[in-house]
Amino acid sequence: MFRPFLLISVLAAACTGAESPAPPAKLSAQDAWARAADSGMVTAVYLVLRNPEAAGVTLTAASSPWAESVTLHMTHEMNGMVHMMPIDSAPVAPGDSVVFAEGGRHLMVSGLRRKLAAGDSLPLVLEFSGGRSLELKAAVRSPY
Ligand SMILES: [Cu+2]
Repeated sequence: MFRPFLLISVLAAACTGAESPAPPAKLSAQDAWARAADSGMVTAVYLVLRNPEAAGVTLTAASSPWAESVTLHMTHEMNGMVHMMPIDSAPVAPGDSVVFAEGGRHLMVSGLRRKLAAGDSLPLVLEFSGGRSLELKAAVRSPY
């Protein structure tokens, strides 16, 4: 009766150990995903910016070789209507993280040069204050 349970516990412990090395000490973008969309269309990218560094950084711009433009946006709800507004930047305080998620901050990707299907990886470059940049790939997911 106990043996299967024990085996699973040991495996789970082993997996956890393998997946959690020391947390990254540098600025990173995690859990990035993009909504599937057709070529020529607009889509949104969501992610979490984590800044474990001692100084704050500010996301100032983004781009993708697969799209004409990528801008920073914020979704607001006003009088029951949902609006999107461009934002200039997204500061990330030292030791803090900033979430880009549905209903809030997002990267607005316009003029897709190709179709984004579930399973694709959308390449992105994030630009930060001080001339830093971060390359990443957002996993394309179908919302349905
Ligand atoms: Cu938007």
